[in-house]
Amino acid sequence: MTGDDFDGLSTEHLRALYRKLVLLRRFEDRVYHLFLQGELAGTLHQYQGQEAVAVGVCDNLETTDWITSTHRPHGHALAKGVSSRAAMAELYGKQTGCCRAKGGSMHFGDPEVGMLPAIAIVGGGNTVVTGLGLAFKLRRSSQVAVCFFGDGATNEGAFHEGLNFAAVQQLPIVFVCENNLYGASTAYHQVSPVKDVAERAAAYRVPAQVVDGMDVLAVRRATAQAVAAAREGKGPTLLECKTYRFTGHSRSDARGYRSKAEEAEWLAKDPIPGLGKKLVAAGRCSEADLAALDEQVVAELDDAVEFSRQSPDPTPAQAYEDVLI
Ligand SMILES: Cc1ncc(C[n+]2csc(CCOP(=O)(O)OP(=O)(O)O)c2C)c(N)n1
Ligand SMILES: [Mg+2]
Repeated sequence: MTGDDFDGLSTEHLRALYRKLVLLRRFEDRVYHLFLQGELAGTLHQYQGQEAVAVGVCDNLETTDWITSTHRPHGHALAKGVSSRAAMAELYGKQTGCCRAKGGSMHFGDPEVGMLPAIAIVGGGNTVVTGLGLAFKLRRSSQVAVCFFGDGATNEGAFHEGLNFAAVQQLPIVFVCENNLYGASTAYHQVSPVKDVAERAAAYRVPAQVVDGMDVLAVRRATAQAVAAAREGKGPTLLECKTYRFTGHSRSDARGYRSKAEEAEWLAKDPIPGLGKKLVAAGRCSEADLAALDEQVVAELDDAVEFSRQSPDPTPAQAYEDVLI
């Protein structure tokens, strides 16, 4: 394997990508156990398996670029720069959370890092993102807006309206579809006449690409092109990242609609060992280096949990802060 397989990225950069993937995975695993222990309440939609998409996309973005997200936003938030402390504290419902406890799991976000609080209405971000894109265009800024959405959103009217408006106005937007084969228990292929979501972009003359969403370098590469086009005023792109969620749709999902064979096939494409093995084979990292990065992440999450436990609850008066009344 030559250095070219890594798109000219430095070893430091590659390790940072690996560490980020592990952070997203371990954050979700930790949160799952905290919910089971009854330390956190409510429900949650987890991101294990899809990490390469958020990490590969956001690696191309500046803090001043913006993303929209969905009911499954933890990975997007961490990848865009929400700290593990602020993310964890939001789940604990504490003052120090990224939304000061007003968002919870499904509304993660932080304007300071360029993440609009997530919208849990399926397809909700697909039109809202055009407002961001239009603002950037009118201000003649070089900012880019990225809309993350699932395959389930592609049969909502908002998906089509958003693409159409972005195309007509040539807005600086990257639409990132995370096609994980299911919208809750509904298989994508049962409700869509086209094999690839990417095919639909042709109706709006939006360039589109099918991307291996289990390969962080492939996602990063495809997004780099799309972001460059957006910054140069060439309008929107749609990226369809083929991926898989390793968990159920939400906490109460026993996954009876998926076969064990299908799950095994996708688990074998796990993006974390996928990148780790390539780095070791190319001599960019040793197994011990990867283990050390993993340990760093565990320590970061221990700290995030302790920080959240110690943080103050919101006061009743704070219910009136940061809201329009
Ligand atoms: C408009 C709307 N309809 C239904 C729901 C209930 N719902 C929440 S998530 C979900 C499935 C979404 O699937 P997809 O867009 O593929 O995202 P994924 O869960 O796979 O990440 C549904 C139907 C909703 N939140 N909003
Ligand atoms: Mg889906």
